[in-house]
Amino acid sequence: MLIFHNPAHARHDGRQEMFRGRLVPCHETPARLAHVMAELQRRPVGELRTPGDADLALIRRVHQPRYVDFLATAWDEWVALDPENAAVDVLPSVWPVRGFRDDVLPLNFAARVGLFSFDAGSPLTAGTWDAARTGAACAIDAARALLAANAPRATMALTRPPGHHAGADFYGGYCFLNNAALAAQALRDGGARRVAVLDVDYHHGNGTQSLFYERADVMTLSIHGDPSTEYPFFLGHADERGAGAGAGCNLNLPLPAGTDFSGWSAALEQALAEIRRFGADALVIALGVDTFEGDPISRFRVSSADYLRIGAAIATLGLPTVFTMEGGYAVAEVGINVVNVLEGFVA
Ligand code: SP5
Ligand code: ZN
Repeated sequence: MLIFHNPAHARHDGRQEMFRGRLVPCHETPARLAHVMAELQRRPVGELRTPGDADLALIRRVHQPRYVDFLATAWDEWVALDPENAAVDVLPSVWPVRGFRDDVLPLNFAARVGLFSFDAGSPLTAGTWDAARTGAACAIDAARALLAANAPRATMALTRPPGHHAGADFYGGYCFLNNAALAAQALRDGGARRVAVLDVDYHHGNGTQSLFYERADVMTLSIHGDPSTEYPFFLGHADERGAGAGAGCNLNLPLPAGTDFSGWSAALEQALAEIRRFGADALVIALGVDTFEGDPISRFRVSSADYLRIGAAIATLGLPTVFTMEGGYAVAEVGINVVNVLEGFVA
């Protein structure tokens, strides 16, 4: 297994996120990835690499160019408004809703922040663009390594910020560029005919779903907390099956808060059967470990040992597989849980 890690990840270090009217410390911290790196020192399940330069042309095909331009310049614009802004992160305060226009790009900075975001929990910081762009490079390189001669069975983009909530032209849920979607598109561009993206993060992968919703060449599947009660609330229901050419190519498996491993693994078996039926020739796993019983912001009851079984079950598909790193906020256990999935997969 080849693991592309992001040397710029710690440059994205948000100070605060909005929660119930207050600013509270961010859950999505650099320490998360440091714990995974430390666990990989103890249990070297793969070989570590750093990525090359990000393929901006590919990023601008998956995401809207005007959105990518915004991300690349947002911090400088923010500080140009007032030098004292450098001590504070960017959070949105105004959003367009139904009936407002999204085709006219506002000149006002706050209006553009709102246009391109969907929550106030995802601070944009001085290093966000560097970290997100280098993370995207990890995902793209991980996908391309899988298609090379003598390719390993699996690769990973070990990165933060995560990606699965980010859509064509929006960020949110701690995500800015959709690493799993970039990996899937790179696999398609490199010759894979049908790609499945299976999202096992606690939260619905709304960004990935929306990017491929009308496509028949990429199947998207997500196992997650029921959006009736769980973030991101406005997408992820079971009746979202894809549209147009992509009809039937999206599968959501929402589960109630409190679901334990027996309930969760039954959904996993259903997802794996669907991937076999689809006839995928490559797989992307959006790997969040916020399904863990000790996660501070989520409500499933998966144990550390269960992650070994999850990795082993995914491996039964026998597909070339790219893992991308998504959520998981029980900081001390994130390393054990992620490496357990990888160890279960390669065993
Ligand atoms: C990638 C990913 O897992 N994103 C999740 C984003 C969830 N954002 C909303 C979390 C709100 C929880 N706040 C709880 C604060 C408790 N002190
Ligand atoms: Zn999550």
